[in-house]
Amino acid sequence: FSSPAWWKESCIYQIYPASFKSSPNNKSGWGDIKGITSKLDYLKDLGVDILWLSPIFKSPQVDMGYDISDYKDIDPTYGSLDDVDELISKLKDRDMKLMMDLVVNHTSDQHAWFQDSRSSKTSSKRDWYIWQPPRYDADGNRQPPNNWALILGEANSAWTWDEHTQEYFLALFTPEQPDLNWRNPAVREAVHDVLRFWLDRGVCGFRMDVINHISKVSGYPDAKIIDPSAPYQPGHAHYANGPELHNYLQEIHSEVLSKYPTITVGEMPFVKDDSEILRVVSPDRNELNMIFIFELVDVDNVPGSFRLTRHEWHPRDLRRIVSRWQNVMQECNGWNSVFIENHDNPRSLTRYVDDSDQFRDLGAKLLALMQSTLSGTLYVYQGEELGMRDLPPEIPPEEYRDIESQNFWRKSLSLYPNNEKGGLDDARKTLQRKARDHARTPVPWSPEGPNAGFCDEGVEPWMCLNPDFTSYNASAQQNPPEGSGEGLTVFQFWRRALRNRKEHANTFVYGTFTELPSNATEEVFAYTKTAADGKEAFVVVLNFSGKEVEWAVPEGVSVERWVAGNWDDDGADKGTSGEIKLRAWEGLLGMVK
Ligand code: ISL
Repeated sequence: FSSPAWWKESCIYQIYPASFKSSPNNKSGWGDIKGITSKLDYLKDLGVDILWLSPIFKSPQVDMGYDISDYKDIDPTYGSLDDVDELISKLKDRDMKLMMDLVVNHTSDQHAWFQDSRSSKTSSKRDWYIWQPPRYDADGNRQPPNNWALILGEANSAWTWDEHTQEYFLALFTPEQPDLNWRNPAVREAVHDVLRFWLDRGVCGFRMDVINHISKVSGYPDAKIIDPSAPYQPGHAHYANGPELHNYLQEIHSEVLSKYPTITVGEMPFVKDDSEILRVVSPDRNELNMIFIFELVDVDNVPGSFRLTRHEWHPRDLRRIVSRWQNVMQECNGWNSVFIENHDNPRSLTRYVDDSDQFRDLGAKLLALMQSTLSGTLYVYQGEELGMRDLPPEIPPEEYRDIESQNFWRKSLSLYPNNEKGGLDDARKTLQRKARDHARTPVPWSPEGPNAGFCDEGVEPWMCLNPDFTSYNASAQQNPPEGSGEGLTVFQFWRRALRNRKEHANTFVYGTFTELPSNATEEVFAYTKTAADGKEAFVVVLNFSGKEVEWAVPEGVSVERWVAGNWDDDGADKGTSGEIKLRAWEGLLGMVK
């Protein structure tokens, strides 16, 4: 059993600052730090302990702040350093904390370091980035050093040609996000300095963006060919969890993290190997506290490929993945993050359950019940607590603001200008299913149009709102008007689930997970959670289908009573042994004797 710690029991809420809340008189149409500060009571009421802000640093916003041009200043769109100080102090008043997004695999091409690096081959910062001479093909044409593809949508080369110094630089995400050269100790020291700057200001820790990409294999070999028709291929085998990763992480720990009371969560796309992951999160290795494992959010990607691809999945996959990581962590004393949404994925409601008007609330509550009863540190993404869903198909790709979607759509238009072989229809389908934009629509605070209280009237939001805000918004959910219905709203359900999780932390946060048999169609995910001292145990039964199904309470699991559920009656009339009927998308929590 993992030893208790405050951050293990905390609920971490991810804020996407552009879309959270714009303060009065801000005419930009973007959310800002003052807007966040104005909503702390809402977050406290929900049960949030720590805020993680997606990047608010100075940035040209090519990739929504994941392209940083100054790590020690705030982008004027979001406010100022003073605003951050105010936020930290108001959080403190409420016994809450702040976590920053550390994006140090790459910088913006506008960062002074890169400007210097690209100025000449002899610049003192030349070696702060990854520069390589060209290759030449049989016809003598200049080619990039290898076949790695850009990650964000365009399927172009990950190497960008620099006319001025006649070399290529590596930029894995977009050409405006050049990768730092972590082999250079001066780069690592500069990163340590950034961490100290923010820790000294009072932040409690960091979410580390694509931190497993910082060490690239030497020699930059070509990637395996996954798509023979494409000139460039996913190169992650050569940069995800590269050879020096653990050394770099341990160095950050000994140089900085060990000197402050911090928490860290590393983002680790493309890695599924248990031992590799455990190396990062095992407490005795002094690397990171926890990571984001992508297996669940990648369940509908074409295996081995990038995210903007489509692959069918079955609820049994979800069951298998969640169970696997619950088991791995408890067997090896590692620690995990529990999450199902973030700003890089469509909404969980649309993706894993059913976002139709009929089943929407049930689906959102089903996912809340699952997540709030699993071991690990729980993350909630803004709007998840409101049951927000993806943009409807009427909103055309032209309205999508994400660089990944835009690149993907532009590429599709150039390949299939007349929808040859249905290419554009297919691309539309992919965006509808997978675009990051779905999670990035402004949070609706009130039912009043046109901006739902996100920004001032008469101001155009930076991206369109989900048109369903008139019925799904924070005020209707936090304090529903009298007589609007019997059951809990999604927000109220989450609030109850988070309180329950805290009250029974020994069972839900730290307890032993044991998967139970499913039903015949394998759509039921059921498990028990048992506290270490054996004094308390719960059973969780989740029907991941819109049909009524039967599920047999296994012998040996003796359910005392059902204590909560996502249907309004909390499953009160159900039997507690033998075959029980589960209604569409029904989730139940039972006390075990
Ligand atoms: O969204 C993805 C591309 O399809 C993911 O694979 C994503 O690239 C990966 O999760 C890393 O994401 C992080 O770094 C990116 C940034 O665009 C994402 O928003 C960020 O979360 C580059 O900084």
